[in-house]
Amino acid sequence: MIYPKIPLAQSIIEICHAKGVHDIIISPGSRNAPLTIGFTNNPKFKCYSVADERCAAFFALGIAQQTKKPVAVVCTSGSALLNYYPALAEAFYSQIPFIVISADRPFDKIDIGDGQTIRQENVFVNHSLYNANLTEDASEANDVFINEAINVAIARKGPVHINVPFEEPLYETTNKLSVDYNVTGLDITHPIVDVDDLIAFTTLWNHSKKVLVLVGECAPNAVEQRWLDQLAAIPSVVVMTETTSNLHHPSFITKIDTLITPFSQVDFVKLQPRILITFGGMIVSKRVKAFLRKNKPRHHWHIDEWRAYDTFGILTNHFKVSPNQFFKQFLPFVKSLDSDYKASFTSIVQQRIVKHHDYLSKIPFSDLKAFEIILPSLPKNSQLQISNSSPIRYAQLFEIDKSVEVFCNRGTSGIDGCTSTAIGAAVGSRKPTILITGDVGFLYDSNALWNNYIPKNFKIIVINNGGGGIFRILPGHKETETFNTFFETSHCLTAEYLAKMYQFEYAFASDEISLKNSLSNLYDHNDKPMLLEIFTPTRENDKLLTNYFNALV
Ligand SMILES: Cc1ncc(C[n+]2csc(CCOP(=O)(O)OP(=O)(O)O)c2C)c(N)n1
Repeated sequence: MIYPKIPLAQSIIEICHAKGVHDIIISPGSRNAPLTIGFTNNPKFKCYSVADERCAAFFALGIAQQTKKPVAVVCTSGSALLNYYPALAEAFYSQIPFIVISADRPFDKIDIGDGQTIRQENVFVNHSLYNANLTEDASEANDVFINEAINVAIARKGPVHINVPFEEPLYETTNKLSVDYNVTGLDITHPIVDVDDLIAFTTLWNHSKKVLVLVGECAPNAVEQRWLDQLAAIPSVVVMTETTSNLHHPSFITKIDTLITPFSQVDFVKLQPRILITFGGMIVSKRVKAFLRKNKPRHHWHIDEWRAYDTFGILTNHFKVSPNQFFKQFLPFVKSLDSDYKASFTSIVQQRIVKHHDYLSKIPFSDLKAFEIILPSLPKNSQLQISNSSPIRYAQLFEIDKSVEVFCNRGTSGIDGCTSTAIGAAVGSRKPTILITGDVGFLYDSNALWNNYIPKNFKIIVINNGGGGIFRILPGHKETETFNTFFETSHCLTAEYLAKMYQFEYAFASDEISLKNSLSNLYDHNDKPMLLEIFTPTRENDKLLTNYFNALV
């Protein structure tokens, strides 16, 4: 076996292995040579080479999103490291284990005029859960920091940064391990709700005729179906799920915006819950946030082992347990109250379904129409990755087969790594993966395609509406040159030559018939990654969406 000669590099590599870090994404450089040599010569690791650090980090994030295991990214010194920041922030807000290992110059070489040198220590301090600023020699203290960083990434599900100073020579190797490294155990406990709280809060629940459960982004199968079935059977409980929640029950309200956009204040008061229970990550629907901020519940309980955001300005309790643990303890004590809370929305949901189909049957080809055609066409048991921002919002207006798992980078809602994340997720899950992205998001992250690990059955659907269509939808849109240039960033680019350059099969569609034909071709074609570009009418899309909401009444 070949090891790097530098003992500190040996310690890092051995501790990573001992802690189950398996996937290592390496970007090129010299300062990180000891780590690159060590990781790539050790068959226990799966190493990927991705040149652009921003893409490398999102690719790693996609793998970790799927495997739920920490993935390490390794880069050289200087600005390379800063390109990890967008993905690191996404990992922070989406609670994904993520380990940054950056090579650095020794401390006395910083800010003296050496090349490719910046202040790397603690550079992510606002968004990392732990920062290990190592010193140059292998030592017990350094081992403690390395162990702690990896333990934190695993236990608290988030990003950590290990900064490693190396002095030249960097490329020397040895065939013997020369370090005595230490591995400290990881103690993961699963907290429970304490009995006093359980009694107090079930009493509250059992006196509340209106309980709204709102679920944001969740990993598939994160919550046991038996708890969902029990929740669904309680007349005083309405469950609203977002597309990224990956939770399913026929009685859950899945199309939140479709239901509530036409509501009057009288309807909102009827819907206003006494208790709001939330779990999962970020909520996409702006409308449900506005509704709950204006019509505040009396109590808001958030369930998450680590974090609770006061999204609605009324957070009253943070249950620091998993949703499964919460329901396991609570549901046996929750009484079925006499309440029409749930029933009063059932008929409205049915009406909305009729109006939804009626409106969609009449409209011309557009973003909305394209989503109506694409989403039901997705192959069963596939994985759908969606970009920000209007693609995920459109997707929330439609049913998606429950065998399709849905993901979107909603931690920071960035458009900077959706394609890279999707490729990483395809590699990490090994499932047939389809990315639906906007054109600006796609062009932004086009370096994602500069990646040698893209599975042959990976598919990208680019909805090309000639710019950032979301800005036409958001309030404030006026058809001016300023709007076109600075908000929409309108363009006439297409994905065709990028697809060719990166050896993707390419097809396009610009109406219903060509879209339906191209979709079946897209799914049948599995010997080469494929990109389908859909051209929609820039200036019609927003009107058709506005009219959709008007037509629901
Ligand atoms: C890194 C980053 N920069 C800017 C934004 C702001 N932003 C949100 S959506 C968007 C435009 C997205 O356009 P596109 O991908 O074409 O999707 P569309 O809205 O047209 O569906 C921009 C610039 C962001 N979310 N992330």
